[in-house]
Amino acid sequence: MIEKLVIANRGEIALRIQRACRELGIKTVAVHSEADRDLKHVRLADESVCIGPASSAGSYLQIPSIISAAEITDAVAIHPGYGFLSENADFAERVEESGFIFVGPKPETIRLMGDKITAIEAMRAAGVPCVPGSDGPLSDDKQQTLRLAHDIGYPVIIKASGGGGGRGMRVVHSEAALLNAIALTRAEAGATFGNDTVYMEKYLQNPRHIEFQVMADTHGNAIHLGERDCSMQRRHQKVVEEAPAPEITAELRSRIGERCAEACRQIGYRGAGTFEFLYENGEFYFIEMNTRVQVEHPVTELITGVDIVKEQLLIADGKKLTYAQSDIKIHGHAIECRINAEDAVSFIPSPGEITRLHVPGGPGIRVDTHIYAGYRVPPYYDSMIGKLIAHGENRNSAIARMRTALSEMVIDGIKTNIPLHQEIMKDQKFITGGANIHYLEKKLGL
Ligand code: MV4
Repeated sequence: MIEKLVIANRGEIALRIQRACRELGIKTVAVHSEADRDLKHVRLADESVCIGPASSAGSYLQIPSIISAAEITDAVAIHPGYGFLSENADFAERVEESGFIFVGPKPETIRLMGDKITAIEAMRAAGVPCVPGSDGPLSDDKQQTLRLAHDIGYPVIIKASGGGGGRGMRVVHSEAALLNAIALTRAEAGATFGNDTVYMEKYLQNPRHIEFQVMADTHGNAIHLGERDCSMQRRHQKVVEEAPAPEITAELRSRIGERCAEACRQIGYRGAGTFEFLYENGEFYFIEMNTRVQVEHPVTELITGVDIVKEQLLIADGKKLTYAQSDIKIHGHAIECRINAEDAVSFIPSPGEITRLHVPGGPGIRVDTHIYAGYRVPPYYDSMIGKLIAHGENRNSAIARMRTALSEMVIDGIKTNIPLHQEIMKDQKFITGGANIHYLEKKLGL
């Protein structure tokens, strides 16, 4: 087994990775910024290395510092977590060139999926259903572009191939607006991503965001762990996620999930991954693939019993998948509330010292967080300070357990979005299930 691993991340996911390492007998090296000396996983790590100043650019995004930390501690592997360098193909490449194991897909796979056009091309070729669109980059031929949009039918959406996650896109409602919108999106994409390639898709007006979790080993085995519904979002930040997705039948789940697993086999995927889809009128449309472990992985863990992070580490060590597809059964329902250090109404970040902390518990409750009483939430990073996850035998029971857990949770000294979650858990549309990606923003009056 891997002897020692560098956790190239911070916060709750760093602690989550450390726990999986502990279970497997892997020693951990925490790399941290000057502002993060008091992080829980830094204190619990076998070794720790300060890699730079508070700013992410000077620390968690510094490829040479992270690789040096692995070298001086004799680590053999690096886990990138989510965010930061987790989907940076150059980082994965330099990790491997330096002789370390990268816990994630091959660098060329990260590169393939990082470019949205090549990702869609690969997925379409593998039989994954995609959004009707340009099937590649838009040309400079204006007549051809106008005809394409006409054939797809308005509204269409122009997306930057180097974008993703909500960056670099523009909806076009009429022929009159098309060419100008393309020029603007191209210019922004060139300036933001250094790549002005854009493509066109049919714009789906009221979809849900449903994603499939996959895992693949280096022996040609790939499975899916079902789907998550992540439609409850604001400004491309997920707020609540759940699994399974409301209304998705076992037949549809296995049909789409099997397409995803087969696509993994075809492209030689390695590790954990997520296929993002838009779901509208009973149809799935692939939009992007994420090549990392995701924030919301616990809801899948609770309904399948699979430890996704542990499985990532076993795969990185060259082991075969612990599970065959037939071993994967869905048990009940799980919901995750992302707990942010922010004002519940204005969404303004609220860093500072946590003076008092009471964490909920009881049947079906899981809390993934690095915070403790006396911890100071620094102002430099993402405001997510933890995740509250409720599991029940069905959706209503998971909601009931979440409500109780939210009412038990006390985080004093800073503001949190717990009141927002309490609102959502009593919202009639949420309770019914199946709200689309615009629901929360409309409810909040955005
Ligand atoms: C779309 C779409 C509608 N139609 N593509 C936004 C983030 C990026 N991952 C893709 N996004 C979208 N792509 C087509 N063809 C609507 C969105 C979208 C969205 C998607 C998922 C979750 C939240 C969203 C919020 C606004 C727009």
